[in-house]
Amino acid sequence: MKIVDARVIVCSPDRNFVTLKIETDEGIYGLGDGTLNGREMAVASYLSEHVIPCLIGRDPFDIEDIWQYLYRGAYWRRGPVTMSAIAAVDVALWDIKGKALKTPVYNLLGGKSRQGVLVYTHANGKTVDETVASVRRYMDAGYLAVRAQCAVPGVASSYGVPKGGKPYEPAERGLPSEDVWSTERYLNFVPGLFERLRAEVGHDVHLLHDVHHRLTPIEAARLGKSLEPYHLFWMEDPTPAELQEGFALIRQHTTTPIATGEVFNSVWDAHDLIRKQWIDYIRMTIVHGGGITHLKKTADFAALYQVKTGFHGATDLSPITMAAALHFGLAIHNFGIQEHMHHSELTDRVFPHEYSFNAGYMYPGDAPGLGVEIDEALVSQYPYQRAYLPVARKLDGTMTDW
Ligand code: EZ4
Ligand code: CO
Repeated sequence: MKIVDARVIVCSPDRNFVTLKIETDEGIYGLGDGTLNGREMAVASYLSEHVIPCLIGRDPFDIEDIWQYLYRGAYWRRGPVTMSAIAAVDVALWDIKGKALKTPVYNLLGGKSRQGVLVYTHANGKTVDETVASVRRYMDAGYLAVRAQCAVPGVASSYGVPKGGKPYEPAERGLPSEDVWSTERYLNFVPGLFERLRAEVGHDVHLLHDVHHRLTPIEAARLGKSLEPYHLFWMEDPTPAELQEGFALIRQHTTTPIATGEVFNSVWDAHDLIRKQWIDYIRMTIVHGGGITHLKKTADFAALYQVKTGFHGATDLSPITMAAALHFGLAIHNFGIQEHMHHSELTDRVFPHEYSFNAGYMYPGDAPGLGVEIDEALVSQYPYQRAYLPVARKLDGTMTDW
């Protein structure tokens, strides 16, 4: 089999997605996601200008060799743009191989290790009451694990809370909006939120919380310690992870489990975090971490240190990445949990898919390959629109981490 054509499709069915379609001389094609929220066109042009010309004529079954060619062959290594572009190619090739061998991708990764993939979703509210009600709604819908975020009193727009009653979507058309941040108000507020949640919803449901890189290590240590009575499934991104040894300080003070890595793009970003057992869950995801090929190696490395996966799965990751993550999560042994934020009805129509949710678990389906399509006629009605993530400033105007 030979690759005869490849094309980048950038579309915006409620939000932007970068999709790579690779076609072969046998009529089989594969789909890969290269979406990098707020920097979509950088990946699109990296693919069309620099990657696609090198793919034509290659055997799509040579996934490892093509991965190494794109990674080592570029000379310039790593980075979110490069690794998302490599991921788009890699995932499309796994899709092609599954279709050619007439088997779902999870069978190419070792077969089923479990019956379903445990997922968590996002609850939020402008008040504690609203957040409790939101967690209950998702429990009633069958979720066994729920992430809870709440507006912090005195902090105008808090992370993870929707504006104007719309579902929370981490991207906005137009230039970046500016959020406000106060570490003091946040740290004083969050333990009370989880005290109330445990009192209201009991101890069976898994509760998670995303700090979104906003604390210093010692502040994160204080938060983790104060949340111990409410036994969170995890505290996510407690501090920016460029400084990996910052997590050692958090670990000295708290037993609250830690997840990090949604902005990582290579195993090297997590090398010390994993081998020193400073984290419990690795969140680097298939689209931003070089695809299934590189995540499989990362997960196997993490398994040696009893670190599990907890991949990023917000709506800026397309249904193609969601499907890939579900095949991956069904197959590997050290799977922990998968994030699942619902795509809009329009996004789901543009990317018809086989995966489904039932009683707290998701299932990739048994279609050959990944089981995701793209409706190209529909796509043409929703062209790319420039959009950005918000930025954040402290109360005195200093730029801080969003
Ligand atoms: O801010 O996906 O855990 N989920 C998250 C997301 C991220 C967005 C960034 O594009 O932190 O909401
Ligand atoms: Co997060």
